[in-house]
Amino acid sequence: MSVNTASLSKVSPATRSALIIGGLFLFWFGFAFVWVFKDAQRIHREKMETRALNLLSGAGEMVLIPGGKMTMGATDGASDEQPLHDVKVRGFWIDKTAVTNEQFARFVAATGYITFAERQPENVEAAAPPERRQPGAFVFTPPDPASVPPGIQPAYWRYVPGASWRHPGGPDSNITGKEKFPVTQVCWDDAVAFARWAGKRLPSEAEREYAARAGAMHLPFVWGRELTPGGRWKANVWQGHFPFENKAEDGFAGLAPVGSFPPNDYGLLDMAGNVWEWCADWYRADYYVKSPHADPPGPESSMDPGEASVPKRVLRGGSFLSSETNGAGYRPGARWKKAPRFASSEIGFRCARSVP
Ligand SMILES: [Ca+2]
Repeated sequence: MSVNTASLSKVSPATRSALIIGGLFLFWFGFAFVWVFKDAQRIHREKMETRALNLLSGAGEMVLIPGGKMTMGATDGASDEQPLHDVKVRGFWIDKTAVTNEQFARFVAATGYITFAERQPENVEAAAPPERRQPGAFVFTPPDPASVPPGIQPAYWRYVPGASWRHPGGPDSNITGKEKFPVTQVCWDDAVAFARWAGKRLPSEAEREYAARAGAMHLPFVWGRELTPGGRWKANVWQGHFPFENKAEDGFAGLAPVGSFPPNDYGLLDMAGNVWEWCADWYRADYYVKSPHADPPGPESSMDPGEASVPKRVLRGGSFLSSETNGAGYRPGARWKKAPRFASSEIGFRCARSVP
């Protein structure tokens, strides 16, 4: 012992410094190695869980979205998209695509679930036309330009008795051969019922926007800076004078099968266009003024100043009917809202799941 102390005391100051630096380096290297190893283990475990979940549910492949921060909202749209505010989002899983007809059919076969469009409507107003007393839903019906006087906003939604997810365009339509198309004519309550069956939930509005932006926080579109880079459309939206002229320059006059356009940087498909997607949140036009900065869960109640008597839920993503002239709903900050029992031929959903 005394020999070692003596020999240490003979070490020059330069060697001692080198030994200390080397020791510190080894310590930090070891610490970083353990940290990276543990994180790699966690990622592997989560991947395995995701795979198991996808195999089990048969209700849609999911993608793990890493937690992070974003500036939520937009300044190029309606006033309810403001103010811009920073939001922290915990990691979560989200479906790679909107729920398809095939997946929804699996749910209905397993549970016998009957959607609200297939049920006798409740609380119909006394003044409502007779067809509103029959089961049905809203179908996009392009107006004849010749029948609309100049300066008049044309009606293009029609309540069609017999319209449902099995007959999205009305009783004479069907979904044969459209297994990979997004399910439509499903209201918010139908979407929640599906999500519960699949062991999932609807995404929050913040999660939906965060997943759509995929790290590109300040770009106007989920695919980048330009609407049509290189002259190509990157989502199924509307081209032409809405609602009269449908040029279908993106290849689809109506709905498209899910995944017809390139994914975003998280590998998610159709985060813009095709169908509006239900979110879990109630809609409030002024929610961003005082919403929490970490995992905002949505307000406790709804307020749409344009229709104050009707509580509404949030929709995101835009649809095949969205165009620059009707709010460009495909922008990542764009918000829409509908009553929870409302169903139409441009509305679908995808599910999310919390990371345990
Ligand atoms: Ca289109």
